[in-house]
Amino acid sequence: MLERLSDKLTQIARQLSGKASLSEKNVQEAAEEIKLALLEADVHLRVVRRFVNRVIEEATGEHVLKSVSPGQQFIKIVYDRLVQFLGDSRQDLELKGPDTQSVILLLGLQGSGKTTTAAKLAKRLAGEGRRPILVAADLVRPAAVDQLVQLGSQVGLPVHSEPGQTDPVGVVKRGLAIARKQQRDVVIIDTAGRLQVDEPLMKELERIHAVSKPAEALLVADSMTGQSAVDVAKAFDDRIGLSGVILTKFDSDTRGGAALSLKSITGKPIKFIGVGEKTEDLEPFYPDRIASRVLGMGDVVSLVEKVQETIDEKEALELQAKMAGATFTLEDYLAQFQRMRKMGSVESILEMIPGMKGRVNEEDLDEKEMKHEEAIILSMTLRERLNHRIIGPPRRKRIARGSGTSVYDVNRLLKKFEKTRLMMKKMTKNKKYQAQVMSQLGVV
Ligand SMILES: Nc1nc2c(ncn2[C@@H]2O[C@H](COP(=O)(O)OP(=O)(O)O)[C@@H](O)[C@H]2O)c(=O)[nH]1
Ligand SMILES: [Mg+2]
Repeated sequence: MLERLSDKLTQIARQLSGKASLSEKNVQEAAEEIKLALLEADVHLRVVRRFVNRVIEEATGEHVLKSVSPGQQFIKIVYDRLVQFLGDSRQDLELKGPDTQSVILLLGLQGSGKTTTAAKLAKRLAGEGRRPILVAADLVRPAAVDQLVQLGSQVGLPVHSEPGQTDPVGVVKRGLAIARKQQRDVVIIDTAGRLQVDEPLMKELERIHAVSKPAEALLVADSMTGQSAVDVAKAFDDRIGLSGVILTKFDSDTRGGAALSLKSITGKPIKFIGVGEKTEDLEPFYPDRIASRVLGMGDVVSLVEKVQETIDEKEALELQAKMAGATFTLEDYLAQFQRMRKMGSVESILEMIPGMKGRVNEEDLDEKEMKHEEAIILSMTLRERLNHRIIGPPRRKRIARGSGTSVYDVNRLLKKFEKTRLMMKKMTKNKKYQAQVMSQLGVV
C-alpha cells in the first residue's frame, strides 16, 4: 500500500539524510520535490500547499541538533507533518457502554465496500466482546441483502433482513427492536449506495439516520478514488453528518491522496482502513504508523523523535550549569527521573552520555527502585528538595511514611544523591568532558 508515494518520499529522504548541512536552497528544492510527489499522489491542492509551507517554515526556523544530521532533522519535520495531516492520533469508535444499544450507520457510494465493511466491523467488535447484529437496509439491489446474509453467516453473527421489502426505514426500525430484544449492544446498518451522490438517496439516508440515532455515522470510501473520496465525504457530512471515515481498498491504494487530504479538508478522522477482501482485513488507522511506512525510514524517525522530544536545549544548559556549580538539587534529580521515563528506558539516556555506560551498574538501573526514589522525593517539601541538608531524622521518618517506604530507603536515597552530586561535580570540572557531554546532548 502507498508504494508510489513512499518510493518518492523515501528517495527524497535518502538524498537528504546524508547531508552534513542544509542550505535554504536544499530545503526549497526538497520541498518542491515533496510538492510534486504529493500532487502526483492526488492529494488535495490546498493540503499540498499547506503541507509544503509548513515544512519550509519549520525547516528554516528549526534549531540545529548536533546529534542528528540536518537531513535527518528535515525528515523528522516531514514526518511530523505527515502524521498531522493523516489525523494526529488514532481515533477509535465512540460506542456507548455494553448495556446500551449503539448504532453504527455505514454510508457511501455503490461499490465503496459498505457491505463488506459491515461484516468486518461486526467481526472485529465481536472479538472485543461486543454482541453485534447486522441490519440489511440496502433494498435497492436485490443481491445486496443476500450478500450481507452470507457474510453474516461467515462471521457467525446474526443479520436482520427482510427480503422483498422496499422501505429501508421500516427494516431499520424493526431491526433495532429485534436487537433490543436479543440484547445486541451494537447494531451495524448497511445502507444502499448510488454511483454518485443524489437527492433520493440522501433523503432516504436522512430518514434512516433520524430513526436510528447512530453513535457512529461512518462514510465508507474507496481510497483509490483519491480526492473524489474527499468530495463525497464533504457531501455526506453536509447532509447527514459524519463521525468518521473508513477508507477501503487501502491495500490497492499506491498513492494515498484520500488518506492525506481527508482530515484537513473535512475535519473527519479516518477510523479504520480496509486492507483486503476477507472479513479479517480491517485495521485501525494509526497516523504515525502510516507516516513511518510512507517515509520508509521508521528507525531514523524514531531516533530523531526521541532525541528532540526529550532534550530541551535550555533545560540541558541549566542542568549543566547546576552540575558544575554543585547546585544540583533533589528537585533536579526528580526532573531527571521524569526525563528518563520519557526516553523509555534508563539505558537510552545514559548511553548518550560518554563515559557513563561503564560506570552504571545494574543496581542503579533498577526501574522499580527508581519509582521508589521518585516517590520519596515527591514526599518531600520543596524546601527539602532544594536543600537536602536540612533533612534530619524526624523529617526522614515523615518522608518514609508519606512515600510508603522505610527510613532505611530514605537514607539510602540521600546517600546516593550525595554521591551522584559529588561525581557530577568532579566530572564537570573537566572542560573537555563538558564539551563532550554538551555535544552529545545536542546542545551547540
Ligand atoms: N481489496 C479490497 N477490496 C475490498 C475492500 N473492501 C471491499 N472490497 C471489495 O469491493 C467490492 C465492493 O464491496 P461491497 O462491500 O459490495 O461494496 P458496497 O456496494 O459499498 O456494499 C467487493 O468486491 C469487495 O470485496 C478492501 O478493503 N480491499
Ligand atoms: Mg452493499
